[in-house]
Amino acid sequence: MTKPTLGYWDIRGLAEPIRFILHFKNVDFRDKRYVFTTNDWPNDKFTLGLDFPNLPYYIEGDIKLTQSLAIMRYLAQKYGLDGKDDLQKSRVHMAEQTVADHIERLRSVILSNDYEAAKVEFIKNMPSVFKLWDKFFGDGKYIAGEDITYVDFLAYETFDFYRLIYENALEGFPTLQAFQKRIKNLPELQDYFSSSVYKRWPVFGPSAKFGGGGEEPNHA
Ligand SMILES: N[C@@H](CCC(=O)N[C@@H](CS)C(=O)NCC(=O)O)C(=O)O
Repeated sequence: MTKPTLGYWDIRGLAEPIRFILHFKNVDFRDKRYVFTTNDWPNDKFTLGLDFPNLPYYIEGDIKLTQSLAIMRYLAQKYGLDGKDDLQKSRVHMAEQTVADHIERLRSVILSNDYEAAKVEFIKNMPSVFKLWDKFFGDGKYIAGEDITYVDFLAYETFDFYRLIYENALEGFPTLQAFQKRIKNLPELQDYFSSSVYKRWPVFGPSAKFGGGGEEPNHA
C-alpha cells in the first residue's frame, strides 16, 4: 500500500489532531504541508480527485477525504479510537460536536474585526465553558472514560488554543489541567513533539488576529 498523505497548511489549525492520531498509532504517512505564500495548494486543489476540495485532506489509496472531523472519524474507526461501547461512543460524539462549537466560536473571535473586544468577552465566558467540561470528565482519564479516543486529541488542541489566547484559561480546573498534561506526555507523541516537523506556532492562518504569525506568546 502506498503511504497515506495528510495535506494541510504548515500550521496546527484543523490538522493537528489528525497528525496526533497518526503519530499515536505510528502510521507511516506523508505530512504534506502547504506554504501560504506559494501557489502549491491552488495548483493541487482540483487535481487530487477530492469530492469537496479543501484542507485538510487525507488520501489513502482510493479513500480520499476532506472535512477534518470526517477524517478523524475514519481514522478513529480504523485504529480503534472511537470508543469501545455505546456509552463511550455516545460521550465521544457529544464531546466532538461540543468541541466543534468551541472551534467555531474561537474562529469568530480570531477573525473578528474587533479582536480585542471579542477576546475580552471570550475570556469572560471561559470559566462557564470549562466548568461543564470539568464535570463531564469527572474521574475519567479521558473523554470516553478509561480509553483514549480521537476526540481527546481534538479537545486537547482546542483547550490549548484557549490557553494560548489566555494563559490562565484552565486555572481552577485541575482535572482539565491534568488531562492536558496526560495528552501532552503520551509516550507515543514524544518523537513527533521533538522532531523538526512539529510546529508549535503559528496555530492559525495568516488572516487570524491572533495565532496567525508574529511572536509566540511567552507562555506558549
Ligand atoms: N469544515 C472544514 C473547514 C476547512 C477549512 O476551512 N480549511 C481552510 C483552512 S482551516 C482552508 O484554507 N481551506 C483551503 C481552501 O479553502 O481552499 C474542515 O473541518 O475541514
